[in-house]
Amino acid sequence: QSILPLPTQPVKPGTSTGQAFWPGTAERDHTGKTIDSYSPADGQLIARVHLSTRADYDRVIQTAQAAFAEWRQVPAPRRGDIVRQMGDQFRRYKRDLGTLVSYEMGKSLQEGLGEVQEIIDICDFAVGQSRQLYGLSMHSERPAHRMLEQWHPLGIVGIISAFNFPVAVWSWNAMLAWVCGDVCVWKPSEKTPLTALACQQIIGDVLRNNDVPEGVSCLVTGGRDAGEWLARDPRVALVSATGSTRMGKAVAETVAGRLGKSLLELGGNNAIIVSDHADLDMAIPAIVFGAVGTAGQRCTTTRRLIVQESIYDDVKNRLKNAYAQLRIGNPLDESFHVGPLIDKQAVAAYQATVREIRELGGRFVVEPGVLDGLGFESGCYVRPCIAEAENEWPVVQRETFAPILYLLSYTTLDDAIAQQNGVPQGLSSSIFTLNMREAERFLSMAGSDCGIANVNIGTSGAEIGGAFGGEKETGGGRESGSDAWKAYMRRQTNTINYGTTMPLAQGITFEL
Ligand code: UN1
Repeated sequence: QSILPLPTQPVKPGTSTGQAFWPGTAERDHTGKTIDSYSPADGQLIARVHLSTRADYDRVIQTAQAAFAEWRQVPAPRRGDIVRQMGDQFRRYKRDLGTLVSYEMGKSLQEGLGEVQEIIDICDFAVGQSRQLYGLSMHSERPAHRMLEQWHPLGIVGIISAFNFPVAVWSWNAMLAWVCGDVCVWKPSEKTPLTALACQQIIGDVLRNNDVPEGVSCLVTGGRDAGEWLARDPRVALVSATGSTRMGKAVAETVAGRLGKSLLELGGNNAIIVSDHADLDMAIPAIVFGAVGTAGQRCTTTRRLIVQESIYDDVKNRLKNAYAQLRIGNPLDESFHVGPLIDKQAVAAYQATVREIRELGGRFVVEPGVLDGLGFESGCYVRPCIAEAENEWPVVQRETFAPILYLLSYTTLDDAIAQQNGVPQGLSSSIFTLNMREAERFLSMAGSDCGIANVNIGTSGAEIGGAFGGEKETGGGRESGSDAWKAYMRRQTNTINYGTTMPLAQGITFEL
């Protein structure tokens, strides 16, 4: 059974997606506007999806509110069992959904499949978590008193996700939120609406078979407006947003303005330090995958390489050779390493950055370029490139979502760490070294300032078991593993007096 072939007609709100609620408002409520999804792989229009109107949005939130009143009372391990069944569905549809991710978003099929694997992994993790929503107990200072804390569901979780991981990032949030007893309203990127619909379709049977109330899993389609509705809405307890720092700041300000909770996973400017103690046979493939995987459009993409000066030329030559072997082409064809950028706008941003590098005097070790001709008709394919640059250049300080790698050099490890930390973002970082002192210094409180710091592996490809996110302009949020679940619950401290007197804390006496 396959979720493909893809719909060729506009997908209407109200189209059955099981109990996964997508508003079925009357036709007259619709502006008739659609989101057109083009594949960057071949430039084809692959789907038209209706835009949610404000009225649709309000219906979604009301349905979600009603669902929450029921869902929060379902025992957490039972909610976990429902998430387990979802994991089984994603196992069943891994190939189909991975293919659709690859076709709609443009990442290689291997990476599309890897993204679905992340969904399966977080489902498994969430099942275990559903029996481990632990609170602490404390000893009271008062006699015959007991103190404890409990974690309760928060309410509606708004999930704003980006095009580059169109399904996995949703699942990190949704699967944990569901075992925590929350309900989810997902606003996927307007560049990848079809994969979001597919996910709703895939979990629809599970929701229906388990009589899960309609509204536990909701979808709102749209662009910036829909994101703003979520950010402004006091009915939405938590807004979890993944995307650019610009978007994240706007969401954070709006949500903070109503004292709501936000969880932000924003831009990265990730570096690998290559020490003269590195095993270069390990470092080179890690660097290349980190820089060109997902065509440089991961938030964890390796953007800067900080190389010890004595091995600088050697690393540069090895990279040149490695890049010469890269095959660029249709992401669904597994003989290619690198697929297209998401759209022509992204290509324009790549070109503008290349121009800026040249104006600053950056030298290209591997030349950039936009590909045309047979197989590249979509106009979205670019050459991964490497430029010799300086860390303080504005172009190096910002995140360009494209396969552009900056080559920097260092003399001492302190200098390397200062460069690694010397950007506004703080997501992922790594060092290649076989020297234990260097590795430990990099991981110490005086080392990397990022949320993720690795030794002898690249900056991308984090496992779901760890907390995922970063510091500074990356936004500070943590998703997926470790104790990230706590962001989806509210903590309540309880003190119970089982005695016969009424002593006050802090030794205060108050007698009538
Ligand atoms: C993202 O790019 O938003 O660590 C997420 C990684 C993936 C997730 C990236 N597991 O590269």
